[in-house]
Amino acid sequence: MPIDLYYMDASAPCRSVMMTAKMVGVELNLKPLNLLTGEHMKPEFLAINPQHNIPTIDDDGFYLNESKAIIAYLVNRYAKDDTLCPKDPKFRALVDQRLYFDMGVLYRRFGELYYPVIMSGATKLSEKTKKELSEAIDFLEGFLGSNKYAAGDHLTIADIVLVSTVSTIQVVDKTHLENHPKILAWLEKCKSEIVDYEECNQKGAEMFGQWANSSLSKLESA
Ligand SMILES: N[C@@H](CCC(=O)N[C@@H](CS)C(=O)NCC(=O)O)C(=O)O
Repeated sequence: MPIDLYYMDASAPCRSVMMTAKMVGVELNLKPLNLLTGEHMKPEFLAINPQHNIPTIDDDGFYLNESKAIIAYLVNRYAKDDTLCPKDPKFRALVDQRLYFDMGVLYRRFGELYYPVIMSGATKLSEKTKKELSEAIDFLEGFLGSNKYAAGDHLTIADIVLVSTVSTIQVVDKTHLENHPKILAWLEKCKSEIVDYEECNQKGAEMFGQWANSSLSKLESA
């Protein structure tokens, strides 16, 4: 039975769930939810997820939100082996560290820099936050220093999650990734390994990029 996914293509956390489902071979019943028109605040969605955010899944009555929790669930329940989410304690710890890094540092700083302008009408990007995002990107370049992939020698859910964020950063302003050769090479490698990458991630990242850049271009000409 397919799993319902409440989502928007433009949302990086939603895209990380779509990539993972594709890698695991789980069929999703895609249920678009338009945040801009407030569909996430309707009683029928609040009944499923009182926290009213996406991605949210409904797996035959098992409701779950938080992209990293959903991704781990999909792999733990449906993957044929532990490749994407290794059981080896040290490898798994590094995977977890990268997931928390994405949530608490990289994606968070990206949002802190751009969301005030894109969503709340701020008229300037914060220089302090820009430096913080830059530092986070440097951390990722460092993680890739001794590994081919984000957490070890093969692709895991850590790569999938970080790819959704980094590809979003790239479409908003590719200069953030300049002078980060390891990130750029890793991104290309992941794009070629993730099944249906274009459809599951790049298409939505570009939608986000167009939306973001329509606000950012007004800043430049202001
Ligand atoms: N930590 C969450 C973040 C999810 C998130 O920020 N979702 C946004 C869209 S990208 C959302 O649903 N915002 C509407 C709301 O929170 O009411 C995750 O990774 O799933």
